Formats: sequence, structure tokens, C-alpha cells
Amino acid sequence: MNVSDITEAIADLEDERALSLVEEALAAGLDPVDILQNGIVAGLREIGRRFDAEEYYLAELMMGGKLSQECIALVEPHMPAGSGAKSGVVILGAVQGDLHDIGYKLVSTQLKLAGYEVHEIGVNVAPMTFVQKAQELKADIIGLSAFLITTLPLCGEVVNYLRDMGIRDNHRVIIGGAEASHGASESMGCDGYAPNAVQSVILCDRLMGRAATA
Ligand code: B12
Repeated sequence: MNVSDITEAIADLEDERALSLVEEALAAGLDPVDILQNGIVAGLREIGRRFDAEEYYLAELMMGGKLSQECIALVEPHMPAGSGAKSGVVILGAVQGDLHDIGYKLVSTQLKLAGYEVHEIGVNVAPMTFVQKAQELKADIIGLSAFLITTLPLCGEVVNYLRDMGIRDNHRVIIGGAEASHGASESMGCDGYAPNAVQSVILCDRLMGRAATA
């Protein structure tokens, strides 16, 4: 079998087929990271494309989100673990107005596997809440997820609050999500951007001043 079969089943919202293909792929010993990235996440991207092209509507978008989460749950126990030593404290959430949580939850899992203490603070999180939580939990890194063109600017608000409060140097700020980019990170004064969960670990390791583990 090929991981692109999983992509197709997810994109076509074939629940049973998608789930059994994922199980089959795991049983056949295919790389779980490949199943996740090039199978499941690629399927969600295709759903997004169909939504954009008005071939799918919100109901399909929601079904696709739910189906992917079920597939991800099958793969996660098979993901390779990192060093295990405590690597730092990270808080993660989706910025205000944003309800997309599949992406940052994958980042969370990967960071935990790499030894980070991760606190997921949910979706639709106000900028000041990120700042307060970061202080409370003494977070080394604040991870902001933004999937919408309308929510991306909220990442800059978090940086502005940290600056205004004179605590910018206490926390690194990183961004990710469909609308985030290296350019956006730079223009909003963040400390970095990563396009996926594996790169997020590399980014955090770099910001924590240690060699990459992933
Ligand atoms: C599933 C989905 C939904 C689900 C979300 C379910 C959930 N529980 O998350 C639901 C149905 C709720 C939804 C709703 C909406 N959605 Co939507 N959605 C998607 C879809 C298809 C997939 C997103 C996803 O989860 N992908 C899977 C993840 C794993 O993929 P990924 O992005 O590669 O993830 C990696 C990176 O993003 C990164 N990462 C993520 N977070 C972070 C954080 C940090 C700190 C770091 C370092 C890295 C990082 O690591 C992740 C793991 O590898 C996208 C299409 C797309 N291309 O993204 C549209 C998409 C994001 N949605 C879109 C839209 C328009 C909407 C709605 C406005 C639709 C509507 N009319 O109501 C609403 C808005 C709701 C809201 N207020 O947030 C648009 C956004 C367009 C834009 N430019 O603004 C997209 C791009 C679809 C499209 N092509 O039009 N959506």
C-alpha cells in the first residue's frame, strides 16, 4: 500500500477506509511520520483545497477534522521518542478567534516526545492570556497557532504586550499554522516559525540553545 491511499480516503471522507488504511500502514511497518505528514495531513490539505474551491462546505471541513483526529490518535503511540531529558517549558494555543487545534496538538505531542514540558492552553486564547500563562508557568517558549488570515496579526499582539510589560526577554515567541510564515514571524518580531511538528522541535531546540534532536 501507499500513504497516498490514506490521503485519498481522508479527502473523500471515507471514514472506515481511512481508519483501516492507517492501521494497515502501521501493521506493514511504514514510517509513522510519513503516514502522518504525507498521508493524514496531506488529506486535510486536500480537504482545505476543495473547501476553497467550493467543492466542499463547512460540514465536510468539520467531518474531515474529526476523521483526521481519529487517524492521528492511531498513529501517535507509534511516533518516535526523542532524548527524554527535560528540554524546557512551552505553552501552546491557538490565538484569539482561531478554533483550529489539530495542528498545535501535533506540535504538542512531538515536543513532549522530545522531552519538553508542554502546556496546551486551548483555542481562541486572548493575547494577554498567553502572557499571563507564560509568566505563571515560567514558560521558556510561547507557541502561537494561527490558521486564518484574520487571526495571524494577533501573534504580534502577544509580542507587543511582552515588550510593553518589559518582559520580552523572558519568553521566546514562535508561530505556526496555515497562515503563519517566516516573513510573518519576522515582521511581527517573533523568534521563529516552523511549518510542522518535527520542525517545531528543531526550532525550540535551537531557541533553547541546544543542538537539534529531531
Ligand atoms: C480542519 C479545518 C477546519 C476545522 C478545524 C477542526 C480543528 N479541531 O482544528 C473547522 C471545521 C473547525 C474549521 C473551521 C474554519 N475554517 Co478551517 N480548515 C481546516 C483545514 C482543512 C485543515 C487544518 C488542519 O488542522 N490541518 C492539519 C494540520 C496538522 O496541518 P498543518 O497546518 O500542516 O499543521 C502543522 C503546522 O500548521 C504547524 N503548526 C500548527 N500550529 C503551530 C503552532 C506553532 C507554535 C508551531 C511552531 C507550528 C504549528 O505544525 C502542525 C503539525 O505538523 C484547513 C486547510 C489548510 N490548508 O490548513 C482549513 C482552513 C485553515 N480553514 C479555513 C477557513 C476559512 C475556516 C472557517 C472560517 C470556515 C467558515 N466559513 O466558518 C472556520 C473558522 C473557524 C475559526 N474561527 O477558527 C481556511 C483559512 C483561509 C484563510 N487564509 O484565512 C483554510 C485554509 C481552508 C481554505 N483553503 O479555505 N476549519
